[in-house]
Order: sequence, then C-alpha cells, then structure tokens
Amino acid sequence: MSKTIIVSNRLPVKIAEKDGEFVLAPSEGGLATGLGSIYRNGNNVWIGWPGLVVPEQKDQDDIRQQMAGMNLMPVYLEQEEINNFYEGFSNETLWPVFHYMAVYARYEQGYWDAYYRVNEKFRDLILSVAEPDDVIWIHDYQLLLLPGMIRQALPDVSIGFFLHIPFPSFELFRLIPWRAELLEGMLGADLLGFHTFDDSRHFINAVTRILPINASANQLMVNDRAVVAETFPMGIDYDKYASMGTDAEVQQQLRQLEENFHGIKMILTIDRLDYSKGILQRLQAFELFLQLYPEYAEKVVLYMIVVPSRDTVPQYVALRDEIDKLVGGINARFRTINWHPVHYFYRSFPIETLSALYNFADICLVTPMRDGMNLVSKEYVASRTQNNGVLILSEMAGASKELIDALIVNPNNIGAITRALEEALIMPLPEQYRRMKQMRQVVAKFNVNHWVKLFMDRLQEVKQIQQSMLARRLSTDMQLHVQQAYKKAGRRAIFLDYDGTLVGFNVNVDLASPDQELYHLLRSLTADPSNEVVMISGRKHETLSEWLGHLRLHLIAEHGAWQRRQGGKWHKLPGLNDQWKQEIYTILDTYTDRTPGSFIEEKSYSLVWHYRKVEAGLGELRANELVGTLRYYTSDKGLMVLPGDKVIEVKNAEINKGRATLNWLHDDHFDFVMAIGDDHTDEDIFKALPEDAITIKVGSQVSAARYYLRNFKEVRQFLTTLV
Ligand code: GDG
Repeated sequence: MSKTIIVSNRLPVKIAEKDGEFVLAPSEGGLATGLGSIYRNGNNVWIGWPGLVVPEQKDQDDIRQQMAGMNLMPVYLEQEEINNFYEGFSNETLWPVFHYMAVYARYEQGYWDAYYRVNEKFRDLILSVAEPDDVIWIHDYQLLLLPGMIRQALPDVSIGFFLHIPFPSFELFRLIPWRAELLEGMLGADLLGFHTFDDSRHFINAVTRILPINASANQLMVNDRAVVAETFPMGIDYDKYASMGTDAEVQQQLRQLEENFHGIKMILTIDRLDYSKGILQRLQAFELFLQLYPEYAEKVVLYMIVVPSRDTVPQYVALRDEIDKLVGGINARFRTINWHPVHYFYRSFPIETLSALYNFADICLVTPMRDGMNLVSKEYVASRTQNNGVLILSEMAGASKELIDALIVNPNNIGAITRALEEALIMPLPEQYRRMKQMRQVVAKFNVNHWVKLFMDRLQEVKQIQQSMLARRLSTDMQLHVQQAYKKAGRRAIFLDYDGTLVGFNVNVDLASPDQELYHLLRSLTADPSNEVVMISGRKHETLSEWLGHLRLHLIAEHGAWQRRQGGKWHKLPGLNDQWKQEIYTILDTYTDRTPGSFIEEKSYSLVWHYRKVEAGLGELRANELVGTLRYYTSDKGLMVLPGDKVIEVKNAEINKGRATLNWLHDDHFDFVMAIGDDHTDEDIFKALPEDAITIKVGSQVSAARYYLRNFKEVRQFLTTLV
C-alpha cells in the first residue's frame, strides 16, 4: 500500500535530556496539528531534523527507536551542517532575500555547498523508505533542492512542496547566484503551494524568466511533466484556539491578567525575534502614539512577547539590543509610579499563556515588514469567541489577503500605525463585532485541516493530469502502430504545419528557412508516390513558394487563403475582402509605436503583430491589451483575432486551416490521413479531420489531437521512421 511521507527541516517534537536519557514529547505547532491526521496513520512517516546535535551513535539509535513509535524519522545534522546549511544558507541567504531584505543576504559558496549536501542527506534517508507510488510532501525553504533530487531517483513518485515564507519578486530572486539550481530543485515537485497569489505569481515569473520553461496560466511544462503552482493560504487549528478559553489553566491566568491590568487596555504583540517582523517600527509607532495621545497615559499597555530565535546570527543579536534600547527608552520616558507602558518578554511561554493573552487583549498588533502568512493574527481571531477586540494587521503579511476586516496598515508608515491604534482604542463595540465575526468565519472555514485536504486533493489531481497527458504521448510503441498503418495504406494524405512543427522557434521570422536535413526529409517523404504531402502554414504564399515551391509538395498558405496543388498555380479563396486592413493596421501601428521591438507583418488577408523581440513581460502585457482592443474593433467585421506564439494575428473569419484541409480532401479518398501541428490554428485541422486520422500536437498542451510529440526534433525523427 502506498504511504505518505512528510518532510520538513524540523520534526514536530521536543527533546529534553534528563539524567543522560532523552525524553521525547510532541510539539504543538500548527503544522504538526494539521499534518497529525496524516503522519500518525499506518506506515506514514515524518522525516526531519530533531532539533539538536546528537554526537553519540548509541544516543542516535535510542532516539531513532523512540521516534519509530511516533512515526517520525530523524535526519541527524552535525554542528558544521547546522552552521552552514541552516544558519548559513537558509537563514543568512534565502531568508533575507525571500523577505525583501537583500542587503542582509550573504552569498557564500561554503553555505551553498552545505545546503546542497544536507538536501542530499535528506534525499538519502527518504529514498531508504520511499517507494514509487508513495506521496511525498516537502516543506519550506530549507529543502528547495529536495524535490528535484528525489525526482531524479524516482521519476514517477508524487511530490508536493509548500513554501511557508514569501516567494520574492523576480528582481530580488535573481540576485541569488544559485537561482537556476534552486528553481530546478523546486520544479521536481508536481504541485507547488504558496500562501498568496502574489507568491505563486512571483514564482512562475522567476521560472519563465530564468529557465527555458513556458507557463500556461499556473501550469509549467517541465520535460513533459505538468507542474502546477497554486495558492493555498495556510490555516490554524481553529477549534483548539476557540475552545481553549474555557480551559482551567487559561481561566486562572485570565483572572490574573484582569487583576493586573484592571481598567487598562492591552495591545498584544507576539513574534519570533526577526527583522522581518517589524518589531522596531512597532515600538516607534507606540512611542509616537504615547506622545501624540497623552490622555492614554496609564490607560494602555503594549504587551510584547518576543520568542528567542537564531541568536547566533549577527543581525538578530543587533536587533535584540535595539529592542532592549527602544523599550528601555519608552519606559523611561513615559512611565509613572503606577504604570509602565511596555511589558516586554524575551522568552517563550506555554500555549495556555498565549491563549489567556489572546482572550484578554483588546488589540492585537501584527505589523511584519514581510510575512509568508502570520499565524499569530489568525490565532488571535480564533480566540475571540465574544467577537470583540481589534486586529491591526500589516498589508505585507499573507494573512492580510484573507483577514480583510482587520485594520490594515503599511508597516513602514509609523503615522498610520499610530492612527490605527487610536482608531482601535475608540472603535465602537458593534463595529468590533462586525469585523471580528467576518474574520472568525474565514479562520474557522479555512482551518489547517481544510488546508491539508485541499493540498493533498490537488496533488492527486495534478498526478491525474500528468497521467492523461502521458497516455497521449506518441511513444515508441505507439509510433510502431502508426508505422504499421502507414505501411498498409495505399494512398496517404499528410498535412504538416511549418513553424514550430518542422523548424524551431526563431527570434527572426525570416531566418526560419528549411535546413538541409529538412529538405532531405521532405524529399524522401514526397518521393513515395502513395504520399500526398500538404504543407499548411500561416506564412505568406510568396515565402512558401520561395522555400518549398520546388518540391513535390502541395502548399496551403496564410491559413488557407491561398492554395497551390503540386506543380500548379496559386489560387486564392474566392470572395475574400481586405478592405478592413487599413483600419486595423492603424491600431496595430499605435501598439508598435508604444512597444520597442514589435513589428507588423502584412499578408494578403491578414495582419500579424509580432512581439517576440519585445522585453519579456512587456510583450505579454501589450499583447493582452491589444487583443482586448482588437476584439472590440473586429466584432462586426467578420474578422478573427488569433493569439499565437509571440504573435497576434487578425484574419478573415472564413479563413481557417480546418476548412482548407477539408476542401483539399474533398472528393478524394485516402486510407491514411495524418496531421501534425503546434499552434492554435492547427487545432482547427485536428477537429475537422475524421476520428481515425492520426493527429499529432507538437508540445503537450491541452489539444484536440490524439497524440503529442515534444518538439520539432521529435517530429523529424518520427517522420524519418516512416520513410
Ligand atoms: C513561518 C512564516 C507562516 C509564538 N510564540 C510562542 C508560540 N508561538 C507560536 C505562535 C504561532 C507560531 O509560533 C508563529 O507563527 P508565525 O506564522 O507567526 O511565524 P513563523 O514562525 O515565522 O512561521 C510565517 C508560518 O511559517 C506558517 O506557514 O505563517 O509567515 O514565517 O503559531 O502561536 N508558541 C508557544 N509559545 C510562545 O511563546 N507555545
């Protein structure tokens, strides 16, 4: 039976050493809860680092054995690996760049080497237990190379990947010297999950800019494998936070808080120590607030928990010192005999304490500079079962895309945070109820179990898409069938598209003339008297004459506007008009003027706007705009707008490769009909031909064709096997 393997840098476990013995206890993080329903079942397992260095072999064995009973498997790391892989590449290279703090990033070859080696270490342990029909779900930025490494060893295994931190814009990501390797690693997965739409968009953008890979919407084709990048905003264990308020221990702590802070409004903030969390800016905002609104003296406190983290990294040490200084400064400046404004704790607390604080605090202030999601904001919302309380939330946190009823602020705007604090403090109860109720509904519905289910279901769907694509691939076996049918047939009609089908994509349209190999292939194909080979292209008839006119080929040009039987003259489709061209030309011309690198190609019955030489991104943007404009102007003129590979073509609606194909076949009988093409316009041929025809799409996108081949090289190879 297939199993599920969860992989993350840290295992969901706490290990304490007591009298030389290791005591293991499950840790209660959100991810552990959400995935608990998975990894604890049957043969399933969670693989990761246990969180401490265990030098002795016998201790390693002891922990491994204890973990086996908990469905956990440890990857042991040495101190050097923790320094370079974890604190180094993960936290001093990837973390700052992915959180838009590129000035903090260090690009050290030694860090990268360790990152690579540790990813290999994870791979080896996974491969020792994984089987081809297992599902592997890998988490987070410490393991970006792992999907690719596993894919190499197990080409068909199902791999999901989820990134818990933001994926930065291409302009940031490209700074990393190993950017291509990182993307290739990630693309080993079948499904890549991100917290927000922007993250997945940035990822797709980085892939298409850095690697020779095309995307269609959120699907990327990686060597024939469809890889999907999608948004799965992570949720929390809603029920746990919603019900914890009634826990005896929490109640006890709540009473204590009520006693200590009677008549005082509490502003709560909870973060791991990190420069991405905006802790300094938040303190500055609170200081400004106390200065601007002196009437709140003795009436409000900032209750700030900072959980120690990464305190061997220099920036974190510096940050901690600065927080100390700022807190000290504010308290010294504003405190009275009965009151000091900032209650600051640099330590972690049991979850009961957090729950009591979530229940007690009037305001939760969450202002990260960047945050993948931010679970604290959701935990506060889930805890507010009375629907009162106000959440102030940074627009840079992934959570702000869902919790739109929070007071949303730009964390760099100290003035705005200050105003939001005042707004929160005076917000009428009905308004608090309205906002909190909406947010609680969101957090309740999109909880962590929902998140896990959505991701796992989607991963399964992606696998199915891949399998159905695979079934269409014209494999060597299938080719054999086609060869047999070809041999048996007495009369054959073969329709071949030109660009993208017989030759590759060329930035210069005029440079795509046939090479010697292609001439040779076409000559052999047409030498067989049983073959009628039709070159059916969108190119101008003059071009086809010049390149191919001397061969024993039938030619159809401009998608069917012109036809020439072998040895005969060119005929154009009767009744076509080209009066429309002038007006449309003017529109295309304005786009050409605005878009450096674009140009217009004029054919007898069509106009083509080319943008293959335009800056990546700009071309697509203008093309989208242009299609919109053209649809409006062409709707009443009997014209069609066809977006293609870096082109947009406008032509008479009567012209269509499918119709041209049927016309050509009219009144004739063939016992073997085959068509090969790569773009939109070839779909008309595939649809027009009878079901028993051999239709082959070049490229594995969705198509009406029965089979597909990967590229023009495969087409040439395949045709060669026929002759
Ligand atoms: C990364 C991304 C993304 C905090 N203090 C204590 C404590 N906590 C718990 C909170 C919360 C968790 O830690 C913090 O989660 P965040 O989401 O706020 O931040 P990161 O740790 O940076 O997490 C983040 C997340 O991954 C999930 O994808 O949201 O954007 O950076 O659950 O309650 N727990 C206990 N004591 C504490 O003192 N027990």
